Amino acid sequence: MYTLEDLGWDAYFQQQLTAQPNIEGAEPARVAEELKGAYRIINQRGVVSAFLPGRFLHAAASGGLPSAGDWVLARSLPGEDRALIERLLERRTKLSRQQAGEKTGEQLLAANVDIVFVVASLNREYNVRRIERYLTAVWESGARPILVLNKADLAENTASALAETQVAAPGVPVQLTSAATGEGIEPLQRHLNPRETGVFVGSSGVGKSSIINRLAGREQQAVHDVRSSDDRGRHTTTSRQLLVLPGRGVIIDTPGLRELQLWDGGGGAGQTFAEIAALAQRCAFRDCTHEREPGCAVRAALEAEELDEGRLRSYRKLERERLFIARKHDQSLQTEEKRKWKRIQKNNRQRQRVRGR
Ligand SMILES: Nc1nc2c(ncn2[C@@H]2O[C@H](COP(=O)(O)OP(=O)(O)OP(=O)(O)O)[C@@H](O)[C@H]2O)c(=O)[nH]1
Ligand SMILES: [Zn+2]
Repeated sequence: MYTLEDLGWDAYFQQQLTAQPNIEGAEPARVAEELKGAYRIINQRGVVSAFLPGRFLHAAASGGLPSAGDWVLARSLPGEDRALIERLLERRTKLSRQQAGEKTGEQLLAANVDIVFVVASLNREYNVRRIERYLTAVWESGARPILVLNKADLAENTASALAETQVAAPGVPVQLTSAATGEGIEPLQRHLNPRETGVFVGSSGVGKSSIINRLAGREQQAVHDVRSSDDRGRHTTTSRQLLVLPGRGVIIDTPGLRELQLWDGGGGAGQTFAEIAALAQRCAFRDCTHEREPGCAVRAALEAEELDEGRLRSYRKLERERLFIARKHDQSLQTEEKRKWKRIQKNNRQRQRVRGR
């Protein structure tokens, strides 16, 4: 049916097996879906229903419950159609619904995700700030992002959108696609390596399902038909929420992941802060943070009640996230730079050695 590698298994998980004593009869499986404590897991034979023994429940508070994308060790029960989940393997990455820096109220959306496809659509005004918020979540998770600008067939000027995006997200790969014509789908697939797991996030209607359907080589209509006649009890070999593309990676597509877009709701994201930006130009310091610098026009407006405090708070929050992203980028740029110089020095040494012979 599948190999463990098809499901995303690699040395990181294998090494956890060898590090711990064997559990009689327990085999690796990947969690596809969780619904109110009932699990569907995928092993080499296909999809199996599974459940947790009670001893897992005390782990609930610490986020220690398996969720989509997790690797577990599970044991088939004799004479039963279900498996018992015995152990949760350590996660490589965690994609959570959580704001940068906050540690409370973390909600795990998917585990062991390697790459997050952040999808925006080119047929309408797309919001660079929103893309930045997605990127914050991706950097936090340990996965790497790629920006997907979909509906290229409807765009009039793809070049300017591409340029704008590259400025907003330096160093992040950008791929133009059209799920309608198939343009850019092949190159997109190449970003997902075999054994890797990808997820798609982005606002409703940007074309996430359509792109996934293209990658899976299935027709849009067929998928909708499957959806309406879905039957959880039926025996299946595939899961819609954890899509195995043998030899080409895994795609996790849960409703919860799509709700990442709820971030846009609170906190004023997606709004523009034109009036604050205009005020900030009159601050005495060009890099004013509007916290306690003298001659701050933003705080003056606040005191004069010409500016809403809530607006300023949202603005600051976004600014902090922006800084956070920038710092992360700086770090990866710095390590890249260091690596480059190490390579150059090594080459030089080798060349000198060759000459010295
Ligand atoms: N012209 C054009 N239409 C597209 C493209 N991709 C998707 N669409 C259409 O856009 C609409 C929304 O696409 P979906 O794939 O359902 O979008 P989604 O992001 O999965 O939306 P949610 O399920 O709500 O999160 C559908 O009518 C698609 O046919 C594209 O590249 N070009
Ligand atoms: Zn100021």
